[in-house]
Amino acid sequence: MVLDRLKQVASHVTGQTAPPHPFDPLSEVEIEKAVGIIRKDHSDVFFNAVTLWEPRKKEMMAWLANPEQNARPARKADVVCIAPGSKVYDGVVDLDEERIVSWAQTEGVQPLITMEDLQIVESVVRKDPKVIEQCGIIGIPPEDMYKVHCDPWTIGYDERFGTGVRLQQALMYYRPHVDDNQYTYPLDFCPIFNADKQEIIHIDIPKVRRPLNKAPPNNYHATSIEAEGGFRQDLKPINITQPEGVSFKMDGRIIDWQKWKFHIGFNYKEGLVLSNISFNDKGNERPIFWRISLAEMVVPYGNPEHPHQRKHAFDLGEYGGGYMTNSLSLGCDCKGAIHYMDAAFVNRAGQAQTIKNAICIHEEDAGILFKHTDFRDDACTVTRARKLIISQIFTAANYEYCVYWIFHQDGTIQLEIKLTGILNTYPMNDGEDLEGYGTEVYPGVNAHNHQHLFCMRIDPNIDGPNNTVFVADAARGAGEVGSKENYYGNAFYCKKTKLETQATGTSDYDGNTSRTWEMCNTSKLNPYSKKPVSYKLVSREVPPLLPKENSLVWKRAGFARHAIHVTKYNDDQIHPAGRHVPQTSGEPSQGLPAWLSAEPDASIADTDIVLWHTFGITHFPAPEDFPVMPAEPFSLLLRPRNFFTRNPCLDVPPSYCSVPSGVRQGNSLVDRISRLAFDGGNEGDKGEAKACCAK
Ligand code: ABN
Ligand code: CU
Repeated sequence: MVLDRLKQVASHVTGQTAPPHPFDPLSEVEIEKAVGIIRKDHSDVFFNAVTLWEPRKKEMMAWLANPEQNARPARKADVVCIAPGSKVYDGVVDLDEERIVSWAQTEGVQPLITMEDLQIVESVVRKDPKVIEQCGIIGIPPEDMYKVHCDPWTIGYDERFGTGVRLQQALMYYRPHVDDNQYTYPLDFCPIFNADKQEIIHIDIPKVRRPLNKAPPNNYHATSIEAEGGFRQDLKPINITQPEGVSFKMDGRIIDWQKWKFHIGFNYKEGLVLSNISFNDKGNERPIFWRISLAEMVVPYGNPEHPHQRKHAFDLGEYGGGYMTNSLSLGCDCKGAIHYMDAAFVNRAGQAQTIKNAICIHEEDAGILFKHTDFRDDACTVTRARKLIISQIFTAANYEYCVYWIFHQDGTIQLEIKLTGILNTYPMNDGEDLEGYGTEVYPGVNAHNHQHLFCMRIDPNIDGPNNTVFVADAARGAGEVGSKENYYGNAFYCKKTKLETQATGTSDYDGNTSRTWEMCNTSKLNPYSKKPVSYKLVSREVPPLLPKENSLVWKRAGFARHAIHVTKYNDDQIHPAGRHVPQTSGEPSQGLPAWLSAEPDASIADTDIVLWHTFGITHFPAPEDFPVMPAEPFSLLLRPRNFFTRNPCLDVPPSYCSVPSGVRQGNSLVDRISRLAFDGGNEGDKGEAKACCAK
């Protein structure tokens, strides 16, 4: 570390830039360097992805443990290219040695669809004579074709067309006026686009036709709300001020906040990646997670009519949570003192492009951290919490996904996701029976039932890499009422079941037993509880995958078959639905099911493991979700259990503290900015907290 720092200082003096941290995403310069190296040998390719080839864990751990003795992991680029004839190449480029390390054609796969790929489809759709004909049938004259739009999705998988040709399905809409929300005017047919030939090869037309919706526009933009009576007038400003700046420090992309330390990475598929997460426990930097990320997601729709079975977006694996990320704006997406980070990606032509303000880092007040009043003498301690939030928002066509990685002072990590944006819609006829598979959210607009299922990849490092997962269930004590062991029948305890092998290392959610999952280091016991140090996954929004066993979604999204899968660590296992997701048939299933069946008996106990957690919501749409959905939050926690010897945040300065003796307690920390909401003439109406011994 010291040597590295010295090198960095020296490089400042010599004008050379400091070497990036091995976990840092590739810079624009590095991306274009990788492109240049590829181009020397392969001049005819287009670029689908050029991203950090992450250092192998063993090498990285060795370097972190002793950076002076051990080699710094080389900078490498993980490259996906498309050559003429839709040939896909996967390669690795060593940026230090300036050479291609590996380069091979991968047969039978389609890499993800980029925003550039998507942009082309709409103009082709509008010009296609068969699309124009279909528009005419449902009431759109040819001269209005400029008002026709489409959301081009990957085809998912369609057995009629297979995987060989790169295909997209165009979900069709109409905008009466350029500012109207097109999701009020969905069209009933679905053209299929061949990306190689840039032409429409087929149109799926339903048996029952549904003409263009005649309802008036349903918009959410400011002019339309003004026209409908205007905005609420009773909102006073709320300002968040941090007069002395933020309480976190950044060293490159390593953040240090309230005893937490970790690296903030970002890639085109997963978006945010947090690595080497540790907590300083009384001077001892204790490792907790090696790497956490959202690794995949799937949004299956529940309407049985053809071709809606194809509507099941893998928004990360098929489009890229990083590629779709928003450029965030101050005071809108996040309020307060914000530190932003940009994200650099490659474009099709091989140029580096940057999304400004892709990552937001900020602190928020987080309510009460802890409080107690002794009722007999009013002695009181109250300590306020604050949280550190690392966030990104990505737009997946109609939907917005807001991802918040939240760090708390008590050692908890929370992942919160907010869903907003617009429902995916389909037209309906007057009085049509939707058979329970959708909801009429506005006249003529059917929003199909669907699920949002996310797969979080958790690589635990709980006081070291060798960890074990236990399923923890609240269970009644044995013995009936009147029995010797449970005479009063009131006994209950936490039943722990160890997950032993990859094949048996799955678990589903059970709300009846308040099920949680504990990642433990069984070789280290808490001195008081004598239980292994652990982090517990507390996640309560865990619906089962509703598409049935052997359905297309079940086959393609193997990760969603269980809430929990545990695998033994493998550097190459990052994407639980496979590396290239578009147009996979699920026969055989890629990703998790393949890894498990390759080594069913591999031990996952007391070894380096990865826990994969699928969670999310089942969404039955309602009119309140339209024309734009109020953000729906849900979250999960990673909580220390038997990890510390006492409440780890007692040293957070209290806002207020009094003791029965009246002895002065520290310095006054009472917030002098807060005010009473209304002048009631009461004592304290100057906004100061009640008199306390600290003053
Ligand atoms: N939700 C599917 C999707 C994402 C991005 C672009 C098109 C479609
Ligand atoms: Cu939804």
